Amino acid sequence: MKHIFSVLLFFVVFVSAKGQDVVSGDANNNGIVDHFDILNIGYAFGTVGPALMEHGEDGVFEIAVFWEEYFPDGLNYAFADTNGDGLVDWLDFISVFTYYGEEHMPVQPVGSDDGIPGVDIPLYFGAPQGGLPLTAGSQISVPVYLGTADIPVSELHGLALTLEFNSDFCASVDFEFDDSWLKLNSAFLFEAPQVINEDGSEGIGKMDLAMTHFGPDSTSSGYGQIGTMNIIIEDVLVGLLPVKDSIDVLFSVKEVLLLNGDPLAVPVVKDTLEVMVYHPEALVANSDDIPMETDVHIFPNPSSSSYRIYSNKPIEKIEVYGLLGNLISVRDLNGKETCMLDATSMQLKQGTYILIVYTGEEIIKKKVVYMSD
Ligand SMILES: [Ca+2]
Ligand SMILES: [Ca+2]
Repeated sequence: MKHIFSVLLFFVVFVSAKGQDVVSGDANNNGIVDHFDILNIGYAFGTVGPALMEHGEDGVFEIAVFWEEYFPDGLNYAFADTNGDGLVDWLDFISVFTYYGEEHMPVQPVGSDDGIPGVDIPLYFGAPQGGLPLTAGSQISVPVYLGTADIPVSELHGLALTLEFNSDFCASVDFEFDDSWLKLNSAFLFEAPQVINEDGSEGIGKMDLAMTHFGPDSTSSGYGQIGTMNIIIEDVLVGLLPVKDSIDVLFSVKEVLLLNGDPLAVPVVKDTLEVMVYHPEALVANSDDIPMETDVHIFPNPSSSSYRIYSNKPIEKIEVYGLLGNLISVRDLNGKETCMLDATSMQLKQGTYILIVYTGEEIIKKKVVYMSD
């Protein structure tokens, strides 16, 4: 009886497999070839299965027999063999490069859910380092972090993310992964060609990035810096920015997929960085008003638990005020460049607060929003 059952099961699997197409590069079968596909190939890396059948169409293969293994979402491993040769390996990564951005059916969005600040793993920027204040031709580097000591990352298998920024003001943006806790010696890195002004929308630049470990047993755990974003501001700001003016340029983590060792998507809290870019003449005209040598970044903001403060200069103290000017808390930092402010211990109520950050030379004012649970 058991024998008959397994024959029957084989027959059902075989029959239902017929006619399913694998489109080269679309390893998660969501309709588009992009950086998220890297993660499925990385997880299934080294797996062998029945080769796929050549199709009449270029870059399309038909599954003759399903493979033994399935991803947790029910997708068969045959989809990770995006060149159809019966092995998941480097050639399948190359298929992603070759067919990058191609769509072949309505695209199903993939990615981690938006996390809850203070609960889920944060992906966030540190304070920009380098040529501040920013103007034509300035260069800065911005550290990018994943996880904190309180909310570390456990068994990361792969990470894919999209950074979005105002490309009108950026001559170049690139990203380098860091070889710290990510253990890059056993991982594959991927940076897609930058897509500028996608869909004709003015001035939106996108950078797709991915890293993955190989095979289901390799992961990394930890927290802290995972890389650096290097930004060069346009040489010529004429026509982009009125003379003597300035503008906030935003860098946002738009989409993220963080896979753990299962491999399941883990919620992530995403960050946006604002940097002020000045017209060169604005710096001359208002030099008294714009010391701006110091850059302070706060994450998460809004928050329902605590705020991490980053500065590129040593901080003496931070004062927290209510909107009516009432002093709520003072924190002495004695020259540290980062600290955590806990909303609960300051007994904040839902609302907006002002942080005054004192360095040796400057006083910087920042707004934070507290959202009680
Ligand atoms: Ca895909
Ligand atoms: Ca293959």
